Amino acid sequence: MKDRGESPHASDERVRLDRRDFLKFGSLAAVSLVSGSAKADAVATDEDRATYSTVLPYERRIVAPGNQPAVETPNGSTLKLTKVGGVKVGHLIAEEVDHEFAPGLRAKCWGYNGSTPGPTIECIEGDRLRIYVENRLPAPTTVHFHGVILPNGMDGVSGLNQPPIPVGGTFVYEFTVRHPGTYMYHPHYDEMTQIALGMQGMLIVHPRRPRGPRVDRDFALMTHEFAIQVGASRPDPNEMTDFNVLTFNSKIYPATAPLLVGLGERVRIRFGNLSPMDHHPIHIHGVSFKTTATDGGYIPPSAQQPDTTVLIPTGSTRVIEFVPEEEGDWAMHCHMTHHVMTQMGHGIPNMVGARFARVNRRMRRVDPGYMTMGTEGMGGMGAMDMAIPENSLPMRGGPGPYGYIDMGGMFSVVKVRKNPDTADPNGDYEQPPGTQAGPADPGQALRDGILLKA
Ligand SMILES: [Cu+2]
Repeated sequence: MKDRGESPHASDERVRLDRRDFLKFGSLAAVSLVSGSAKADAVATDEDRATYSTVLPYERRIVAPGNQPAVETPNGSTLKLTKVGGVKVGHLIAEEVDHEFAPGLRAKCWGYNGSTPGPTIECIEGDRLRIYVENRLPAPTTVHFHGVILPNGMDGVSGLNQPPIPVGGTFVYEFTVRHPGTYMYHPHYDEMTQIALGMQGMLIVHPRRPRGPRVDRDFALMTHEFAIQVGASRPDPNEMTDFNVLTFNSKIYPATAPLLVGLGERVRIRFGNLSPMDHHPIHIHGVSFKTTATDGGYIPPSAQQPDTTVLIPTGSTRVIEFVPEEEGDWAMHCHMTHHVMTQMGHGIPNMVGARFARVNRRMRRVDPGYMTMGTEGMGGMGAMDMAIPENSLPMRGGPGPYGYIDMGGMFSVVKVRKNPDTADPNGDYEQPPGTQAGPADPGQALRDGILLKA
């Protein structure tokens, strides 16, 4: 992030927190008790874009009957399947992954083929799959293909359906995908640890005969949650309630790749959730969508209700479809407000409304830059130019075209453009004149019968 002390006056205004203080408070919101200098110009620069821009225009390939486009996994990939004698063969490697959630925060996670989530497995109804699962983890594992109806011995529940894949071993799973749908895969051995460390992925089966209108774009997004204490190098699998790194495809905003779509195109997003403990109500601005399928199958059109938020319960998938009718940069985020905060600690005093004028005056005798924070809430905290412990993103969001976006975590942007194939996926939407909220004109307010105090 560009506000890491590059500003010329930053060093004398900042108070360096030592790591011990953070650990003592157990909370990055302890920052609210020390001084900082607000950055007034937290607007996206080319340098920011160079830091975060990993997005290329989505490649549109037709992969299934009825002109069905390939599924895009933002920030992720698709598993390579090779046809051998009529069988589609793939290789999943369960292994430790040095994962970057966003620039500034890395952890040793567990995943598949070098990533969390693992690559999306994409196939067609009726395909026979043979998936080799090689275990390079320091612990046994299995793979369960969540939602897929297959022979019982391929279901991957350790102890019930198969012995675990030993460390260094390789098992092979082979089955025919009889039902089209949006499924997931994950270990079914020491689930609590292995899923918490990031082992998860999607399995998508395109129908032979598509139902409903053809879609132009098709995205796969796994929602997930990790508990990463500040300064820790690994997610904590023992955490049960206070998850502090909430992700789309294991990335946090601003590293989440935006979804670039066309005005008037039909867009499908397939959400999955293997979070250890939480459901995620995902809200998309600027569109009305319908949930067309779950991991149990299609929802008949008569039962598809319009929504702007879809709840993705843990252990399930939800597929939504919409046709955007307004251009722009539309927020897409979990509506649980703590799920768009990154590494927000919760064991802190409530400062809202507290009067600290006297404390501030006294503190400034010893530290001229001192101010107490949090008395007006947390807005703007992420834009503060404060020293933070290495490898942490406390309450950080990202720079936007009109200032700092104070949401991080499970947040991304749906970019609706007239010409999506030539548009810069990292570019900001230019608001046409007269279509953006701005300061009120007192004269007009008066003519409208609005009496303003300010
Ligand atoms: Cu959530």
